Amino acid sequence: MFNLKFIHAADIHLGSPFLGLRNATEDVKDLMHHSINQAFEKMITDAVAENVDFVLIVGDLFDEPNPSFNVIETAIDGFEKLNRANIPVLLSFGNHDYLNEEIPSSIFPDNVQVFDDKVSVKTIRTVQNENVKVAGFSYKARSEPQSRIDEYPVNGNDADYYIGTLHGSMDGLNSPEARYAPFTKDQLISKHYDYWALGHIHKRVQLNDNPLIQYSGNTQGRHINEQGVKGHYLVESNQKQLVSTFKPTSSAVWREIEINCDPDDTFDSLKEKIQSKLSKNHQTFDLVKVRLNQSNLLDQDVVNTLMGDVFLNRLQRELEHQESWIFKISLNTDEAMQELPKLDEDFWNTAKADIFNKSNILSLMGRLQEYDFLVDNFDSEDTVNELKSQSELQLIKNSAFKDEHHAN
Ligand SMILES: [Mn+2]
Repeated sequence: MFNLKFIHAADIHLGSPFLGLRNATEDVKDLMHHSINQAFEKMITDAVAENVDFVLIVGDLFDEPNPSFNVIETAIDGFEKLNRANIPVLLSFGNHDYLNEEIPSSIFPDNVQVFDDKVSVKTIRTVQNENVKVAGFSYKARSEPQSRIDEYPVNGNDADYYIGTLHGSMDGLNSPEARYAPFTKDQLISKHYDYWALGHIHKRVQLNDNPLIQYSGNTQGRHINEQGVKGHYLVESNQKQLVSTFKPTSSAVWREIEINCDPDDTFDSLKEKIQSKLSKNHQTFDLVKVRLNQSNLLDQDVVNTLMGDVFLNRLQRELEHQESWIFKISLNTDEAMQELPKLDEDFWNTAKADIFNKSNILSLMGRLQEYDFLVDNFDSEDTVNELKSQSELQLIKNSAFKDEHHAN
């Protein structure tokens, strides 16, 4: 009678910075600063409480290859707790925390087994005497352009369970140039494993349901492109099949809310609309981006102030002691072109497509591209659209000022 139980976690990113908290109060910064560690500690607590057979960490435990002493200590403390509960950890490093001499495997307690840069298979014998094989590898550089899938052995049915761990991107799932150990779903299925624990994509994605092939996503969102509740999977055997339950770990959650503007809206009415949309009854602290739709309908004075920090600062002050922090107000300008009579619309649309695209933005970033967390933010459609909207509004504002000037 088998009863296997393990945790699949990935992309914990201990030591990661946060984006979008420039104006946050010390309390909010503090809360976010601790949230990454708290997510890791929650995962450890879950492992002990569930008395799992082992924990899989599939890459990017650390945010960088040379984390600070404190960051390494946090990991070791957590692993010690698992050691005292006799829970093994199978750890592979990803593109953020690739193998290097600064973190020798020997600094971790005895229950931690680290995958090296060749695909290898580790065997775990559980308390109930089940034989589990786990295949995986660690990155040895910040990218892994080669597909590594051929190195994974096919399940030879010589174990009770066979599990694959892989930090990488499925063809077409991530960026066009899959620089991270690319694979296809068929390749994974062809290995006949009982479960594939994937890492690298910071979003929960299920690629297949039997056998389960899935990304657990990261354990704590770090910017607005990592929205929603984050966590890890508790995986258990049900008959012979492995099934999973999502376990939340994020104490802070990035969210976006949408507000529709009316022509007679004022600061106060907008504030009320926003306030009524902030949810009041969940367990987490929310980091909120407010999207104002049809903002071109608003009075020009209101728009001008919205574009500066005045309105945002006022809102932040008034909502300071609530369970959320509004970090950004963005003006949606879908209808804005009607307000730009002096600018040839075709001309603008062509220029817009030419200028605002991901490759231009990334090349503008230059050497800043070495910072993965910045690339994560700028390499997204959301950010590109944001820049377009901001530019359109700036144009509207300029043309409005010009009109006033001519009138006088
Ligand atoms: Mn990652």
